[in-house]
Amino acid sequence: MSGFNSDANNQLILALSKGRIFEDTLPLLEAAGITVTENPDTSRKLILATNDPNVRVLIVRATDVPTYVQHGAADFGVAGKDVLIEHGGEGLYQPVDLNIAQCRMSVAVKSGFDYEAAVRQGARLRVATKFTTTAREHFASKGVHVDLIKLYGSMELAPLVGLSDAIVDLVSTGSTLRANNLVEVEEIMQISSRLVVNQAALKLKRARLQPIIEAFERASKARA
Ligand code: PRT
Ligand code: MG
Repeated sequence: MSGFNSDANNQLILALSKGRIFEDTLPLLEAAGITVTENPDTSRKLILATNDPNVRVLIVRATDVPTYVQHGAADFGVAGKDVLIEHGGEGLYQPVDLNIAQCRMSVAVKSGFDYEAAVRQGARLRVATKFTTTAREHFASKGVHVDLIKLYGSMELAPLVGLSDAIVDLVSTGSTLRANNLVEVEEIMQISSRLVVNQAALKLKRARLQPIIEAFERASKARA
């Protein structure tokens, strides 16, 4: 499949989400000689220009980045490991861990809930999360039975109103958990964002993509 206007193999389309991933990717793009010349926070445009007329940036939801790249609507993109696990990674080549947008995936409960005791006693736990694949694998590997409740946001609310016993969510500073009287009881994994490349584009556009992949690799190693 090919992206819009991608008949010329020197056209490149990059998918990014607004916010931390966009901001942390800008210096990596600069290292590859690419400057984004429009600001997604002040512009309503979803397709941004760069200093290179052959490179454009699509602004999509963080969870949609792998989908655009998988189907070739974008040649490459940047997505969190959390998002890539839930997507499954089909059709994606993941050459570089960029060490950006770092956080951890953790289990949290309402302060006062004895998670260790519940696990020891083999209780069936109700777990609310946006990350059902990660949560299912984590609890299966511990031999803990769970009822997963899929949410799309504000997971922190679920234990407070009795929707669940625990949540699986991303934690960075921990201040969101603290503000909601929740405690982190288990770290599942460290999370960072990866460069993802459409597998067909990598073959057809290797001459354009390879130098960018290498520049991203050098710049992210320098950061790590
Ligand atoms: O926000 P939106 O619903 O549009 O989508 P999104 O949350 O998927 O996107 P975005 O841009 O917020 O996150 C993009 C990626 O950044 C995620 O996929 C992660 O890989 C990464 N990342 C790094 C984070 C965080 N740190 C993070 N702290 N993503 C989310 N958070 C949230 C977390 O879910 C919780 O609500 O921030 C809150 C916790 O932060 P602390 O600092 O209070 O602990
Ligand atoms: Mg968010």
